[in-house]
Amino acid sequence: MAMQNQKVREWVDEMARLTKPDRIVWLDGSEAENRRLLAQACESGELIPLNPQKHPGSYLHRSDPQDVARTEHCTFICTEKREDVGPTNNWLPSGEAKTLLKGLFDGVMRGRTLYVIPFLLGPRHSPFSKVGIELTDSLYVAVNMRIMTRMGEAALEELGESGDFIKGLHSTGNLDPQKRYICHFPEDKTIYSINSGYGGNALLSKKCAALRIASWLGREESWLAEHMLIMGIENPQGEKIYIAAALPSACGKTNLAMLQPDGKFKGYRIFCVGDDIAWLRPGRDGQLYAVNPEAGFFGVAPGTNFQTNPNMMKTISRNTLFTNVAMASDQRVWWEGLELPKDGEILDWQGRLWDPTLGWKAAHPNARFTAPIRQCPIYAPEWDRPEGVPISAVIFGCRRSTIVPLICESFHWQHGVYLGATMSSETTAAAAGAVGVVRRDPMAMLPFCGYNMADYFDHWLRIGRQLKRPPRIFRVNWFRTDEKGKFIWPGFGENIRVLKWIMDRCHDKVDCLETPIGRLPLLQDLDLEGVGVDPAGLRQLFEVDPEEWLKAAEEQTEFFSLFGTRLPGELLKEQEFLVARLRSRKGEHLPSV
Ligand code: OXD
Ligand code: MN
Repeated sequence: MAMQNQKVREWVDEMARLTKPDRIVWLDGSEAENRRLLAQACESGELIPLNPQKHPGSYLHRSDPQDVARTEHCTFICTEKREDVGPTNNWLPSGEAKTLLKGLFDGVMRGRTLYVIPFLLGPRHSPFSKVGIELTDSLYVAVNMRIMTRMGEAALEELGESGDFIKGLHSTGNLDPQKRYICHFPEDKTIYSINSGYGGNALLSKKCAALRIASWLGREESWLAEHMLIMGIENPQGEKIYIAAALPSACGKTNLAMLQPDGKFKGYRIFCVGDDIAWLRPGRDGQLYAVNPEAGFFGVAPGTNFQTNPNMMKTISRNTLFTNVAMASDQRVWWEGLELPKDGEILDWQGRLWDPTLGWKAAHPNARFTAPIRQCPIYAPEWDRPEGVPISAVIFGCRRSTIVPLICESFHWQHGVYLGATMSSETTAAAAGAVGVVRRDPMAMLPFCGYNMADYFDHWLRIGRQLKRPPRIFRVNWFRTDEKGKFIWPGFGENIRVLKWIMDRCHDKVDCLETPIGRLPLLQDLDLEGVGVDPAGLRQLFEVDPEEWLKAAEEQTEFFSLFGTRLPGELLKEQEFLVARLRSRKGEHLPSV
């Protein structure tokens, strides 16, 4: 590939002097090159070819067993001043971090190939878009990046002669978990990642560039980088709106983004623009516009099947890279949630012979697939629109077994920002550590915001002031459980009922019930016929217990106090209003259905 850009050349040379690879290969993203890289990865054992009839163009990768999820404790934001990253991020002073990383990267690519991967985040010729270059010694990363981004020539053409690009240096090193570092230098738009090959740690375009570095750039340039899906929804009357929804990792963003309405909701159509990351900016007309910076899905495999997500099953039917799933003896992939093959053997995610009596899962709970968005049967061509799509509703979703009702609408933008900022959710297998622990996860961005979250809340408020027609903001919780620990709401395709209400609210077609925590649906407006939730379940799904919420408000105060005086006063005001509204309704159980 002809590499004209002097700035890129100089940086690649500098990083090569540091890492000392045997070879440097510039990737152009072409089909022929991809075939070559895949063949090489099969030869080296990094990829295992799957059954060409069942999974054309698809491969399995088994990672190191110690390297299976994002490692938040090894993830750092490195700046001059600690207060710029705030109390929720790990911080290293940039000078110290650079010295440490130079030592770790010195000679790390000896005997290896350094791949130069130019990538474009966002559509071509779009004011939203950013160019990045990732340097990596991992073939697995290279072939994943081609799916996840607009990679190669397109990125370099967009860059032209400019030196304005996000720089990412990655090496799998020796995978030593004690020396694993994922370091971000937002002041230099640079990322260094070493000793992990896992998606979120190693595909630097994703969490590192499109969220942590981008969120910092967004604050400087007046836009938002969010952990959000983007979807279109069209009702049987042909009216269409776009929704952006934030949910923590492994809480169903991918399933929601390509929901398949069934039965009486067949007349509704969903269009998938993105499943994980949204970049949002105010348009000249005062509406909020969104693009998906990515070009593929890096989704959680276990639990994905034709009932939970038929569109994803079709998306991953070809040209897909699977990581840490199990494999049947006919080279077919398998994971928990799919039907067990009737005969033959199963190898678990580490390649060990497995059967269901062994007491462990065959696929790793955070096993993934990487597949191109264009293969999604309900892919929205608007994905490539330079101006993005106008957003009518923003959803903040959490995973809470108690207290948070199925759906609630904020009173206004400021209250919506408060709802997002006070989100808490139970942890999942997407990050290393305990699963099921409730933690604060504002806007589902706790692991991904590249700067002080107090400033981030303030930035959300500022963006709201720029909008003449701000989206409505909602909070959802699909995960409330009954006394036996069973999910009350069936979720998946049935979530269309909640989306319909959101859409009706956006079109001012239905009223609502004002409660101290926000606006709840009037039950007659929420089409619940045939949903299979009994009256007791419904009561729980929409219950607002002022006592419980007063306790929750106290915990929120504790969280807010972490930020000291940097926290925007508007959020403290919202907190005071909430407490006052709750006190006035103490002793009542709201609403009664
Ligand atoms: C992801 C995550 O991979 O959120 O999208 O962990
Ligand atoms: Mn994610």
